[in-house]
Amino acid sequence: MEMTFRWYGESDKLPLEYIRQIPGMKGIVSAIYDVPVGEVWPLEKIIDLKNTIEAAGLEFTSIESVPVHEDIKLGLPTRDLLIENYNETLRNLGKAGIKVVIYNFMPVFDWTRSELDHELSDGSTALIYDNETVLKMDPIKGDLSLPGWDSSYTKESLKILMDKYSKMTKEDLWNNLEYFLKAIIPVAEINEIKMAIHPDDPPWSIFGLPRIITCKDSLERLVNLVDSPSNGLCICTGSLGASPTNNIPEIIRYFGAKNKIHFTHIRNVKHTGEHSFEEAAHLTEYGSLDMYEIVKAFDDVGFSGPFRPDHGRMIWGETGKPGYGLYDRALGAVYINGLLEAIKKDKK
Ligand SMILES: [Mn+2]
Repeated sequence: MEMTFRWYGESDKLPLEYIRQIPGMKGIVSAIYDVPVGEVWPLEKIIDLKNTIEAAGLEFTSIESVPVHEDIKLGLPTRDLLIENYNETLRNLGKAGIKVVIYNFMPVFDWTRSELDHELSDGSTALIYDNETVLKMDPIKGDLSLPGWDSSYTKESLKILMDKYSKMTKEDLWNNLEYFLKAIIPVAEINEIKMAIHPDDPPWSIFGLPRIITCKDSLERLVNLVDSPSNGLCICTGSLGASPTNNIPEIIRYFGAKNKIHFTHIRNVKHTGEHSFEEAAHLTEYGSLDMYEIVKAFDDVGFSGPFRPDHGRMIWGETGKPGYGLYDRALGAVYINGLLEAIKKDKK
């Protein structure tokens, strides 16, 4: 398993030099953030980013994420041109030596939380999702703003977009995902890129919008849509783990044995009620997931791909992008290092 860290490019306040000092850190997972969704990522920009990262002594072989334009998820006639742009981006990424591309297929909203700085009992702050609170939220009224949301939406444009989804069923969304994958996976395969879909976060429908990548059965359906070594998964333990019915070690063993896991996010989550959770520290006893069993499952199936410690809490007075501070993610990294060393030595 190769440890990476998410970095938001030159605008990220964390220096690459700091990230490199985390024990075991090998690489960066990042993206081109200043090209509008749907347009082609120019090769020069990708090469520049790669050079910056490599100059800091880190590898750059995974992208998170190349976003999918809403017209593709909606299945609008404009999708063919947008898919061709997506393929051109994949070709450029292949030329730059990128091996894994993460994406997701969540309508309108990316990962969603009810609170970004909820204070935990030890004084740290974490992202939480409280179902009661979210049920009362109305995104069109603009009474909330969350990371992951495209802040360029005005209230009007958001309403228009959500209206377009109002009649869409989950099966419609599956059909549009299949159309997309049938067009991009052959291009990814030729360019030796592994596509990794990130599960929906949280793994249930929100604000009346369909969500489909939520559980083992849906991951199975996804990998069967297109039979190719390039069509696979980003297992996010915290996203899938927000549903107590998802058995994460079992999911890892099942898809790991099929070589369908192309990237992994490792974090813990604590269930606090029906459809409610807190993002906990990585340590098993702080959340509802068994992190030892999770890391062991990856090791048992011989997973050798990239992973990253996912969202951390804000600790030690750090401020910054919620979930993406340095300190707690670094603690997560060294904890995973410890688990891996113990698991490997135990097998000798
Ligand atoms: Mn994730």
